[in-house]
Amino acid sequence: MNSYVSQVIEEVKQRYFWEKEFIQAVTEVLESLSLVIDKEPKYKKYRILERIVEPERIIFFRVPWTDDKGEIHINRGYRIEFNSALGPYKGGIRFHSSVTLSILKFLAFEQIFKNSLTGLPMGGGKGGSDFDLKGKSEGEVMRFCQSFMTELFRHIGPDTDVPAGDIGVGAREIGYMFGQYKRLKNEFTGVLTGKGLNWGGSLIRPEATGFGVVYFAEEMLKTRKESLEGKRVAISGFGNVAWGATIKANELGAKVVTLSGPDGYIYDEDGVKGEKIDYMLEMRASGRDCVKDYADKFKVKFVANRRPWEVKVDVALPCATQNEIDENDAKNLIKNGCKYVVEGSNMSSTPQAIEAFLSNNILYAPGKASNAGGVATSGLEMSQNSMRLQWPREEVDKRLREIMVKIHQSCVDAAKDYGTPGNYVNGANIAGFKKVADAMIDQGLV
Ligand code: NDP
Ligand code: 2IT
Repeated sequence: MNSYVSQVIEEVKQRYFWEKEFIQAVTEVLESLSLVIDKEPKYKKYRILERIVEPERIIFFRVPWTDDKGEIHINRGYRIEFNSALGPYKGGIRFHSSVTLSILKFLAFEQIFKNSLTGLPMGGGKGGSDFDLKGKSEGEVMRFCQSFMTELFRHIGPDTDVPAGDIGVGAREIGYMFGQYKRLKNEFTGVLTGKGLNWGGSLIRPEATGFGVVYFAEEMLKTRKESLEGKRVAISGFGNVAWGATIKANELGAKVVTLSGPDGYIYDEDGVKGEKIDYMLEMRASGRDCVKDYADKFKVKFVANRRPWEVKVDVALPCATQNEIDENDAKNLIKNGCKYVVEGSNMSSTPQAIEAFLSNNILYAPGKASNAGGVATSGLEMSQNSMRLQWPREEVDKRLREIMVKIHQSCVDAAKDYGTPGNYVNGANIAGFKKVADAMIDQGLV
């Protein structure tokens, strides 16, 4: 490894030793960049690595709210404004009990390179709270979202920072946050994406991340002269991304045989299709967090407390959360003949799992490339909001597909140019990095 790269990784490890997810994300990106740093001394001269691993700004605040009984609760709220070299900070908001500063820093850091890959003018950011939605009433969720925005509103804006959804934040939460922003600012602007379709949202945004994952998978399969037609696919999660990926995988002729939740996974030999896909939305909306409901309703197999990576499939699409494929899962997938792993969730695979994929000739796409369709369509929502018009479904879908094809090509080209053909980790990191780093140099020492 290049010595400048290893020095910066070491500094991050020492300075933020308790931020394990952030260290994992930084290490993965910087290791790929060794190849670039060796060739291009300007990045060391301008100390780009030391600068790119520090957020431009972190906002940390308390979020007080009252439950339906009038009891007071306090959660922690965050917004990481990581990098604005390419445009306003852009990235989702996550509400989940597991949220920490380390998790949001890793997500915001990945977002910088993902947004760069889309080719749209967006910087990188992420936010969230350790609020647990499970069992909360409508009123409690609304009061929480309003309180969260009562602090956040002063830090964001359509030309400054444009949040969107992520785990636990869908159309309902975006609606409550948008309403509060509008009330406080007295402005109706495109300050959030993922808005409702009749008040500024973009068609296809709800489906976009999952659609994009499958479009990316299709391009990867083409490089080996294969297609998704007739392929068996394992999907994890049953949320927004899993849902979109299931729809598109079906449209392209694949059979989705698993879904999963915190309670285990379902195995459906007939495939998750038709009304079963609509049922995913019901399961998510029920707030029960329980994928076993699917097995009970459609009389299929349920495997408690396990992940779906032990099933025989051709393609794996992890769509739940970070580090959901470990080395053991990776070995199981390989043993069962899986040839493609395309991440829907961010940082789905541990470093050991990635190593296993790469050394066994599995085509593996990191989330920052393959799940970029969500934020890309957020970018398209921003454009539509600026023009004050709404494109038809076909137009947005066509643009999304073109963007995914282009991202795939950028990854393939960068991997090849830097001597590691077929390595999408290096391809995505290098292609994403160079645009951001060059913009940082152009904009001076800021
Ligand atoms: P949802 O909230 O709709 O669904 C998340 C799913 O993952 C649920 O099934 C959820 O179950 C499960 N999950 C979440 N956290 C954990 C955990 N710690 N352990 C086990 N299961 C967990 O979120 P999304 O579908 O939007 O997000 C899924 C992934 O995709 C995330 O990694 C997100 O960052 C990524 N992503 C999302 C984009 C978007 O536009 N929404 C864009 C790009 C990436 P539970 O009920 O326990 O939460
Ligand atoms: O991880 C992600 O890319 C998202 N959660 C979507 C971010 C966005 O701004 O649409």
